[in-house]
Formats: sequence, structure tokens, C-alpha cells
Amino acid sequence: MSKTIIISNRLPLQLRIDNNSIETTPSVGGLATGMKSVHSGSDSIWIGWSGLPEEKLDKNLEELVANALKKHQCVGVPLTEYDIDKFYFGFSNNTLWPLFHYFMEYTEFEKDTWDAYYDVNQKFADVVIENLNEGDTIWVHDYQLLLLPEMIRKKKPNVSIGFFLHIPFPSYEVFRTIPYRKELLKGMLGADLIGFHTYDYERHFLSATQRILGHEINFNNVHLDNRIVKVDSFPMGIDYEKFYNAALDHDQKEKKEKTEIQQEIDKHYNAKLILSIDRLDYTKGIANRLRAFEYFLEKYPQFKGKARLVMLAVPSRSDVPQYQILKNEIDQLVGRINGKFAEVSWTPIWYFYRSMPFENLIDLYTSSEVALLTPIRDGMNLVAKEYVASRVDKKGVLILSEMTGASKEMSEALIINPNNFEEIADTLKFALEMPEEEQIKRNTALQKRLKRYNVEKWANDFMEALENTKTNAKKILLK
Ligand code: ADQ
Repeated sequence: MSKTIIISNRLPLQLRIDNNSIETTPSVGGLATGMKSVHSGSDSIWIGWSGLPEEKLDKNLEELVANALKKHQCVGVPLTEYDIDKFYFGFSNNTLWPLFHYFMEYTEFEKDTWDAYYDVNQKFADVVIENLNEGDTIWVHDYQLLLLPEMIRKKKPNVSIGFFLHIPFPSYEVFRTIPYRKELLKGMLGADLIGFHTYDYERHFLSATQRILGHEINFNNVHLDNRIVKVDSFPMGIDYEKFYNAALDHDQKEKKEKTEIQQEIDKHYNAKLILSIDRLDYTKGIANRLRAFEYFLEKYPQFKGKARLVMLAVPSRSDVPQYQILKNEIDQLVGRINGKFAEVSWTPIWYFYRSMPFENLIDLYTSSEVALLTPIRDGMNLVAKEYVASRVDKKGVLILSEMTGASKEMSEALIINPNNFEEIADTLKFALEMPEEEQIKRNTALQKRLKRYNVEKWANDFMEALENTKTNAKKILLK
């Protein structure tokens, strides 16, 4: 029986070694949820790193881990601490991540991290080949595995391969600066179908392919010597029902069942909440947001005591120096702004630096009158969609950076330039004063779209397009 093989850097579960036994907890991230419909059933496996470096595993533990993974239809790729350091923190997060988000000043080009990136992609390819049968379909995810499609194709020329990039693909002028640009493009072009969140990323990729590799492009088809690769956009959605239903349950909770955070929010009901949630990452525009909020309080002092920024930053990549610098900058900014404006009964910013359980995320989504999301660059931004899905009464205003993929589909949100503090301050005022009928009108339209294009539809659309790609490519080649 043919199967689908999903491949991503990390497997969709967390492993913990406890006294020679292995505990597994499923991941709750967007990708894990999104792929649920593809990964469920007996005809699919997921290949990725387990999160445990080789050095931590003796023969016995290795077997235990493999068995635990097998129960969840997962197969591990063995990575060493060196691999993680050079491939993950190195080339993936010090080269590709900043460059693809237009942070050229943070981008490092190091030969040893590139070599490790190549070697780890090869390790993934080896595990895939070991698990691959004739007729299987492969779906590779994200920027850590750009070389993988070609590596698989070399060994298995006829297999059907899809690739999806979760972050932006930068414009040609930025992409061309990377020394390994040809290798990276060729790696991706090993796929039959390459998917992006937006049409803009798709165009950037096609333009880079044409100018760097000289391939002929026909609409969104790249013509190679003996194959055609289709390039298309598939904007990722969310598990709409999960957020909507959780918000519905939340609203029906009796007072005594409320979480501590919710009780605290209820006590401060006289200040409207402006929410932001992101991983602590320089691409998310957290420092900008704080400065813009400070400017807002200066420009519109009538909101002192009447509005509060609730900022949740989830720790991320804290071994990378830029992330440590950013963390310090944010700590200082929050301290300074709170020190400057706080009154006995009101603190302008509530800042949480941690991951929160799902029910607390729902507390925040359902209690905030405004969501203020200001990334400098963001492939999609699922938080924007989760906020809107959680507004059961259809009230609430989404302010969203035009640099996010999500802004392309969410035109009823208030779209801002994250570098324009004047615009952010004015938009915040406008949002806090927006009449309820207008909020409801905007959210009704947004919810309708999010409900229809949910994450399951995204995954199914991609798989369907992958299935059709080979047939269509053959037709074009025969013409
Ligand atoms: P991320 O950069 O991680 O993803 P995002 O799309 O916002 O960004 O997804 C974050 C996810 O984490 C959301 O589903 C959110 O609910 C969850 N989350 C946030 N804070 C949390 C917390 N404190 N506790 C638990 N969960 C939390 C990358 C790209 C994005 C792209 C996605 C999907 O950078 O641009 O949208 O992949 O393709």
C-alpha cells in the first residue's frame, strides 16, 4: 500500500526520558495540528528529529525511543550535538532565517555551518530512502530542509515530492547575496510542487530561479530538462473549530471555574486590553510595538488607565546571541515604559515571558478588545487568525502588520506599517473607539473566510495539487 511521508526538522511530539522509559507528548504547534488529517490513519509516517541528541542515547535508549516514535507513526533522524549547533542554530537560524526575513545585518555566511546543513539534509535523505516504497508521496516542510527534495530525487527519480516553505521567500536582490544560492534553488527544484503562503513569495522564487539558474518559466511552471516543477501559493489556515469552540466553552464558564489569569483580567475590567502574542523573535517587531505603544500613550494621554498592553512572548532560540540581545532590549523597554506611566491602580504593560497552556491563550484571545500584531516580516502569522476565530461574539479589532502573509487575506483587519509609529498610534485609537457594529461587520467577513480555508483544507489542497502535478506536467511535456 502506498503511503504519505511527512518530513520536518522536528517531529510533532516532545520526548522525555524518565528512568529508562520514554514519555511522549504531542506538540500543539500549527504544523502538527495542520498535518493531523494527513498524518492520521495507517498510511502515513512522519520523519524528523526527536529532540534528543545522539550523545544522550545509549543503545538501549535508542531502541526505546525508536519504539516510542513508532507507536505515533514517527521515525527519528539521528542528529548529534554538533549537527544541532551547526545545522540548526548555525545555517538554518543564523543564515537562512535572518536572510529570508530581510535581516541582512544578522546573516552569517560560514563554510562549516553550510557543510553541516548539507550533511544533515543528507542524513534526512538517507532515512527517507530507507522508509520509502514505490508509489509513496513525500511532503517536505520548511527552510531547514531546502536541499532534501533534490537529494531524494537523485535516488528515486519517479517519486512524487511536495515542498512547502513556512517563511517568506525573499526578493531576488536579497536571495542572490547567499553564496550557496544555486545549490539551494536546485535543492528545492527536486520537488514536483513547491508551495508558499503568498503569491509574492511565489513570484520571488520564480524570479530567482529564472535569473540565477536560467530556467524557462511558463506561468507558474519551471521547465527543467526533463521535468516540470509547479510553484503555487497555499495560504495556511488554522483549526478554526478548535479555537471557536474553546472560546465558546470559555464564555460559558461559571465564575468559580475561571483560570487565575481570567480572574485577574476580570478585576481590571475598566482598562481595555490590547493583546500581542509571539515567539520572542526579532522578526516579530516586539521592540517596535513597545515604542509605538509608548508613543500612543504620549500622543493620546486620555487612554492612560483606560488601555493596557498584554504582551506574551514565548521563549525561542535563546542560545542564539541576537535573541539574548533582543530579550534584554525588551526587558528594558517594558521596565522603562511601565516606570514612566504606571499609576497606583494601573500598569500600562503586562508582560509574560513564557509558554502558556492552551486555555490561557483562549483567556487572552477572548478577553482582549484589540490584537496588535506588528511583525517586521512574517511568513503567515497564525496568531492573527486564532484571535479572530476566538471572537465568538464577533467583537474585537485586529491590527495587523502589512509585512505578514496573513495581511494578504485579512483585508478587513486594520493593516499598518510596523515602522510607522504615527500610524500605529492613530490606528490604536481608532480601534479602541471603533463602534461595535463595525467590529462585527469586519469579523463576520474574516471568520467566514477562516472557517472555509481552515488548516485541513490547506493540507488537502496541497496534497490534491501534488497529485495532479505529475499528470499535468506530463501533458505539458507531451505538447
Ligand atoms: P511561527 O513564527 O512560530 O511560525 P505563528 O504563525 O504566529 O509563528 O505561530 C505560532 C503558533 O504558536 C500559534 O499557533 C500560537 O497559538 C502558538 N503559540 C504562541 N504563543 C504560545 C504560547 N505562549 N503557548 C503556546 N502556544 C503558543 C512559522 C512562521 C509563520 C507561519 C507559521 C506556519 O514564522 O509566519 O505562520 O510558521 O506556517
